[in-house]
Amino acid sequence: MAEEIISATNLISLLIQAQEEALELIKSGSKSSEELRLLILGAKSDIARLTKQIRLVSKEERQKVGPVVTQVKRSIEEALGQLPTRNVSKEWIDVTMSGIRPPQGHLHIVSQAIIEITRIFERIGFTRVRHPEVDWDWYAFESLNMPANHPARDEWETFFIESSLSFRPLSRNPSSRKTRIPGRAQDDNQHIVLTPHTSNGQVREMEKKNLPIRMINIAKCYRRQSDVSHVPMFHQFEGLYIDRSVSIGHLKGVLDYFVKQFFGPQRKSRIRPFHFQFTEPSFEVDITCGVCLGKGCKLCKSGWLELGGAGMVHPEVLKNGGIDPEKYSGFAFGWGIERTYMMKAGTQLDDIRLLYSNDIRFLEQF
Ligand code: FA5
Repeated sequence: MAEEIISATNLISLLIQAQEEALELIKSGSKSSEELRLLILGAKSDIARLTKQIRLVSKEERQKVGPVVTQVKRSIEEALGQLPTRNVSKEWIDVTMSGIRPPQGHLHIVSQAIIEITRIFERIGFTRVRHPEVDWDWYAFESLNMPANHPARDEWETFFIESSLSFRPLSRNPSSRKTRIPGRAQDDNQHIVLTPHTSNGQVREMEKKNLPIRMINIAKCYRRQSDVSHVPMFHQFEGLYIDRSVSIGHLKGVLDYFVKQFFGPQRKSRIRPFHFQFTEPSFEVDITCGVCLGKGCKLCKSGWLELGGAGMVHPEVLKNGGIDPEKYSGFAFGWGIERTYMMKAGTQLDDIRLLYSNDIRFLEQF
């Protein structure tokens, strides 16, 4: 809508009127000079509003208004300058009065969950480690029994990055990498991915040659997915335990321990046969539903909710990490932090994307 043109005479008389009211207010001595300056000349004052209206006066008349604005502001400044300055030495301050608490933020729920999960595993001797979140295809796939073109890779809906860096892993198995990804650069050296899971840390940890291994690798993961239960960037925590004579019994013991610590003593876990290329046997881990505690309800249907994957580390993966599978064995598990957090009783999160919507009204509840 076009703005109405106003006359210079009208605007000048409004400015003079505002000036008179301001001088009256200054004279009344009811406020400090800082408060008066803000009230009379601040961005929301009448004078500021009227000054902005100069653009509504026709070009020919505009030059009449400018000097009036300058004069009005100068007279107000002078009046303010004549006010007595505060004598702080005579003011009485109660130093025992409680102050005004500034608004305080807190860690994001995911960061809180990362800290809690780290502490739980530290108590049974696991160490939090970090491995790259942008990594060679070798660590994310090939060393985990998923050579290029292997159909199992599809499940990881991966982001690839082109690079001209040269690939030199410590423990590369020379017999691997016989196949190529069609349509992509034919040079293996260029295959770098945004890690779709924290399992890339398995062979990297083995390469440290520091046995036994008790790692908990927590990192960001990336997949081309977005819906109520998927986000393109999420976090996983990956446990890896390698020692002599590690068995499924140890794995189940650690899972039960974690479930009771994180979700509470009433929750139980179970393992179900599954398939991953890098563990044999492989399992999916379920926990009893936090709403019905295993009886079966609208949310879980069967009484169980799926938590993530686990299994005994595949001998080929141990070999790729330079570990002799005849002497050592181990288990690994990898779960999403966001989904694990959503399974806590009382969280009542029905859309994972809410966690990353940056809505302060949602975040301050946790
Ligand atoms: C894996 O990523 C395996 N690396 C897990 C594993 C590790 C198995 C070690 C065996 C041994 P999966 O694709 O199922 O598995 O992902 C594991 C968990 O990550 C899922 O259960 C879910 O909690 C979480 N997750 C996966 N994709 C997403 C996503 N897009 N958004 C949020 N969470 C996700």
